[in-house]
Amino acid sequence: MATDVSLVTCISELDEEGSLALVKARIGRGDDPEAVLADCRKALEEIGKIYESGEYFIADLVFAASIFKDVMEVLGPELRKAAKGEVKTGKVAIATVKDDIHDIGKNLVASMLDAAGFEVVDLGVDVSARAVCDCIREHKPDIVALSCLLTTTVDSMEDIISEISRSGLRDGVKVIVGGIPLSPKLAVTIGADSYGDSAPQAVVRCKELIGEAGR
Ligand code: B12
Repeated sequence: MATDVSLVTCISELDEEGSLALVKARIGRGDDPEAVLADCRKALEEIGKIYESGEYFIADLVFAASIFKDVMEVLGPELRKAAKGEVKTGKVAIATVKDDIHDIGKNLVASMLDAAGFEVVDLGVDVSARAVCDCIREHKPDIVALSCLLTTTVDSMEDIISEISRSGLRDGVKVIVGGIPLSPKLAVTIGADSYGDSAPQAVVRCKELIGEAGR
């Protein structure tokens, strides 16, 4: 996928109006919405680096998140259109883990799963192991999808997976994890069944997991 440098630059310079105009123009000329999303993610990575260098502050991260939210209002329906028309495939409970409030990626994964025909139960952010176990008992999902963006909250993810096992619920659910600190290897280490690095990949992996569960 070719990167649209102007969009990446516009978002990373926190130009709200310019970013929205560029996204609308690309969608208007028929660009693949997933390619536009990939550029937005590149911009957010860039913003993360600028924040790490000390040039941006928390307020800038908050503003970047609000630009991304506006952009998603345009992109979301296009992404859903692209994934539409499939039959119900299974139930997924999704959460951002304890001590982590990053939910942009989690929300994106949730809406693409929904568009692909999954029934989605969204537990929100800063979700404890106990809340996940209660949800499994109440909603009986086929899959639990966990998201985290902080290196420190990978531990919360591992705690949740351990607690699911300790509670005797592990045989009934598959667990998929994602978020920037994760990798396929780390996913296995913390006891997950699968890993995805993007919302479209989350859909592919969840379909595989449903297949493995024999549905
Ligand atoms: C926006 C943002 C915020 C916003 C979040 C707003 C919100 N509602 O989410 C705010 C300002 C609140 C915030 C706060 C903080 N943040 Co912040 N934030 C970001 C930023 C810039 C973008 C994240 C984002 O939304 N990306 C876009 C989405 C679409 O991508 P994504 O989340 O990766 O999700 C995709 C994939 O990962 C995957 N995926 C995600 N989840 C899942 C789950 C499953 C199951 C699957 C299959 C796939 C999957 O699919 C998604 C869609 O394609 C990142 C920088 C970066 N490089 O990402 C820093 C970043 C994550 N934040 C960081 C930090 C340090 C913080 C703070 C600690 C800052 C502070 N000192 O207070 C706090 C922590 C708050 C907390 N307790 O959670 C660091 C983390 C560093 C680390 N190694 O731990 C980063 C990397 C910035 C940096 N480089 O320093 N942040």
